[in-house]
Amino acid sequence: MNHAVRTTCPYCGVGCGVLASSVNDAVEIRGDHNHPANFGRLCSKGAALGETLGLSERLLYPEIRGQRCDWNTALDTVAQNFARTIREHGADSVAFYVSGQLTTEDYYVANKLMKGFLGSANIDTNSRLCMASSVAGHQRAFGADTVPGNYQDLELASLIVLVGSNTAWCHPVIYQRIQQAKTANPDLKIVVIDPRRTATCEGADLHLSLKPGSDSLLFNGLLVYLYDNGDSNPYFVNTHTQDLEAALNAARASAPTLDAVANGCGLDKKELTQFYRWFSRNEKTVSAYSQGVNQSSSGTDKVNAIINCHLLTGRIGRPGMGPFSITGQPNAMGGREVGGLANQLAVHMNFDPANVDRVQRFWDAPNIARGPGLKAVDMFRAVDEGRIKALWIIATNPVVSMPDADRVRAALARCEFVVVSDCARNTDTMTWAQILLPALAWGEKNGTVTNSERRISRQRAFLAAPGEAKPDWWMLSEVAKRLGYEQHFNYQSAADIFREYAALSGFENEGQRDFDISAFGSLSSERYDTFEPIQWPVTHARPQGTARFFADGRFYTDNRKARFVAITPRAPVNATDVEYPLILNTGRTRDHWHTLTRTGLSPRLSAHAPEPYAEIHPQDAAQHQIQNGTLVSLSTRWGKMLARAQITPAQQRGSVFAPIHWNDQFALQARVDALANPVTDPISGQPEFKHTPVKLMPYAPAWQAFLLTRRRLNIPELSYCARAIGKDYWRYELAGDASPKDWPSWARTLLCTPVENNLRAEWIEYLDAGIGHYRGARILGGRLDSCVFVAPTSDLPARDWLASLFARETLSDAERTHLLAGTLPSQKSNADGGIVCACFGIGKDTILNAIRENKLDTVAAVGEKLKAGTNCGSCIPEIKGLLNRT
Ligand SMILES: Nc1nc2c(c(=O)[nH]1)N[C@H]1C(S)=C(S)[C@@H](COP(=O)(O)OP(=O)(O)OC[C@H]3O[C@@H](n4cnc5c(=O)[nH]c(N)nc54)[C@H](O)[C@@H]3O)O[C@H]1N2
Ligand SMILES: Nc1nc2c(c(=O)[nH]1)N[C@H]1C(S)=C(S)[C@@H](COP(=O)(O)OP(=O)(O)OC[C@H]3O[C@@H](n4cnc5c(=O)[nH]c(N)nc54)[C@H](O)[C@@H]3O)O[C@H]1N2
Ligand code: SF4
Ligand SMILES: [Mo]
Repeated sequence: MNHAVRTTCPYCGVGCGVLASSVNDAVEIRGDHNHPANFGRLCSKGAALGETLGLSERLLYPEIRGQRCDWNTALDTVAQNFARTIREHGADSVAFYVSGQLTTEDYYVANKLMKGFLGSANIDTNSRLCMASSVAGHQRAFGADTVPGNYQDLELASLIVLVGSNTAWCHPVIYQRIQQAKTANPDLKIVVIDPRRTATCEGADLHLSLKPGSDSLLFNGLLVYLYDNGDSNPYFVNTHTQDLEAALNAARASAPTLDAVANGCGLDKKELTQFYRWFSRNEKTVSAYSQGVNQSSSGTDKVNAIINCHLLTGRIGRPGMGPFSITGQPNAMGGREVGGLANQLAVHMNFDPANVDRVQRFWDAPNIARGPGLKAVDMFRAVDEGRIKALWIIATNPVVSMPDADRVRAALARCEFVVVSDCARNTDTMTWAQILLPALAWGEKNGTVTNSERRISRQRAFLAAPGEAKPDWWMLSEVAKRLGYEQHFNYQSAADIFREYAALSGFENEGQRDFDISAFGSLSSERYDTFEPIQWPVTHARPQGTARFFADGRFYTDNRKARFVAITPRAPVNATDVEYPLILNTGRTRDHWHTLTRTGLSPRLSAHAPEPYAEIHPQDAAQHQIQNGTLVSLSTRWGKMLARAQITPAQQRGSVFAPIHWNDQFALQARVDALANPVTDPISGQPEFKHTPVKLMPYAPAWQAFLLTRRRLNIPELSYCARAIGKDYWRYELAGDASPKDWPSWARTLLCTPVENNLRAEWIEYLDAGIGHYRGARILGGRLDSCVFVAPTSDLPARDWLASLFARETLSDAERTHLLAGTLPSQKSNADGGIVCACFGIGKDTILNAIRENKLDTVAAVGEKLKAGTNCGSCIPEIKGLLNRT
């Protein structure tokens, strides 16, 4: 075994330290006990990283219009097309759309090239969809995009308020730290504010299922309550803040009484008061928030409504308290630091003339941008309207993840010149690119990333570069050199870039700007290699980094005082729509990451949610005649999709929740963002992903089927199809509007290649054409090769037992006999109700049965009996939920 390489998880913004070592051909992944973000823990996604490193789905060579080419040709073509477009149409006719999944070094080079040398600020990032409202809220309140606190504050707090955050699934290691703190301190109270009852609620003391979009009202009400209750901190307010009166007046106008708030938020007054009382009594309060706050047409206001309450009580900058924006992507923070948002210039500097002058001198930039560029939604609109003619998309998949995604697709189809750099060979976005550039992936590249608590950590390579894949910073620099900027982009390594970036952060800074890592301005390459995780700012005066901001009450506004912001709550845009009477809420599922390019490769991770689904409240389902497990169609003014109905009281009545992950590579008609309203917050430009009016309809195809096979098939042209990888098999869920004439030959066409047809495959089949039932299994050399089950409705056998047969080298007689029944007669049911514990592959029904039969009453007891929940712990909230239910 090689010695382990210390690196950082490429998924969420918790930024867990990972130890990766190669053992023979496999990679072993463990949590890094010395990393201060996770102290050795990893969630299900981190723990399964080893399953996502294969090369079969990778882009390994540059391509021009589908033809492999050499790097020189590809880079020349990119440079020539960008230069020509700028020459003919001006600098603002080109754009970069980048990502919080780049390293800081990649990001820095992209930003420098666009804003300093191409002469436009048209570089924006998927962080616009993610963190822009938090950034804008911080800037309004603090005068800079500063995250005041850190993870330890969550452990020191006596009240944690989780607003619009499904922490248990999206930031599982933070959640585990919170739960551990609660075990150590049973007085710690946890409040979850989310219209849905999520897994996060299983470990909470109070869940406020507020009306979607009503957060500003809730926090305005809290501000009034705290003020009237005498909870203000007059010294802090007077010395370190401004504009309280206006904020208080606005709050009072919208939230004159508790009844008004309870009504407006759709909450029970007793619960509301409970929350307010806890907030009032607990000085050590952390309010952590995520996309339920940011992804809203009033996201920036929501952020400031929360921060207002912390300013009033002076609960900021000290241990165990503060507003805390949890970041989404592994380097969402790094991108903000670099200045990768179109409305920032660089390194926490905006477009003030003094900043433009400073950055221009530092970069020796010939074409510095002097004002903001287009934000993501506007950028793609400009592409659609032909104003942007050359676009380079790096490490993001906008045809899947942007709102009104069909329009984004149409825009790319129309665009004269699209370049995509990615690690994956096939994405919905790449279909529309003229040039594909193969990027090094996690495990192959070097650089730094910053997590939610401002901690900069190294990503380190532990795998060789495959094919001709290159780091993103290298591609960008090579294009810059071809445009004539050899000296400005002559980087030999990520360390070179990091040093320059660190130096810029300290350039003419003198404490005026929060972001300062000038201590690293002359870091040696050896020290870059051994870089230890550290929280910025890191200066010569503070070489150990900085745990918290604002302990001294000095902010980054002109007069150094924090600002209260007067908030007048607004309903979501298109809050109601008679034709589309329900609300579409979107977000994440536990074991999948975004557009599935990585987690979709892992059998373990694909088991938890193998298909696109929609969560529907039982009464809404009844009203629409929708049964659990059937297919439903969701449509909005922007687009439509199909998904499997999951009927659950966890969903608020009137709302439907659908995860964001599925796309044309994994399913048909399942891109949720085709449905999403592209309206944005007027300040931050962040889209309102959590609120689109939607219409629900049962979808009754002529037939439905599932198919398990050892070989990956091309997704057939059908009404519905979703694929997921399993251990030794692929699973396909299918539906069609017209039945084939002959099911057995349909099955053969689908399941065998022409060559295989001649092999001596054995078929076991059952057909009742009259009622539209067909079941077939193909056996090769005694081993189950594939099976397919067709019925007129979704009433088909569960997949679990059949799937387990793919692990067998030969089928037993009993297994053969009962194959087409889909289960053994000795088994009560072959269904396991869906995987709960991904690490050990344990399903819901197994856990429920064990709880009932053995009278288990704790998570630990379940773990002892079944092992479920004893590895990464990501499923513990779900196990708690099952315990609560029995
Ligand atoms: N498993 C997994 N983890 C991830 C990711 C992933 O793809 N998969 N992605 C990462 C990224 S980039 C991000 S940005 C984060 C996102 O992390 P989160 O923000 O925690 O996740 P979401 O599921 O997008 O949304 C959070 C919650 O907001 C709620 N919500 C909707 N409307 C409202 C509202 O009006 N008010 C309030 N208070 N809540 C509302 C939703 O019901 C949802 O439960 O996750 C990161 N972690
Ligand atoms: N409806 C709805 N839509 C949403 C959201 C929502 O909550 N609801 N959330 C939004 C949010 S918060 C986010 S962050 C976005 C995420 O949306 P995307 O950014 O579109 O999703 P990813 O699948 O992470 O795309 C990353 C791509 O980069 C590639 N990649 C990975 N590493 C590298 C690398 O080092 N270099 C290069 N060149 N490529 C790389 C991957 O293969 C993948 O194709 O989705 C947004 N869209
Ligand atoms: S919580 Fe999970 S996904 Fe997030 S950084 Fe840690 S291991 Fe990775
Ligand atoms: Mo995100």
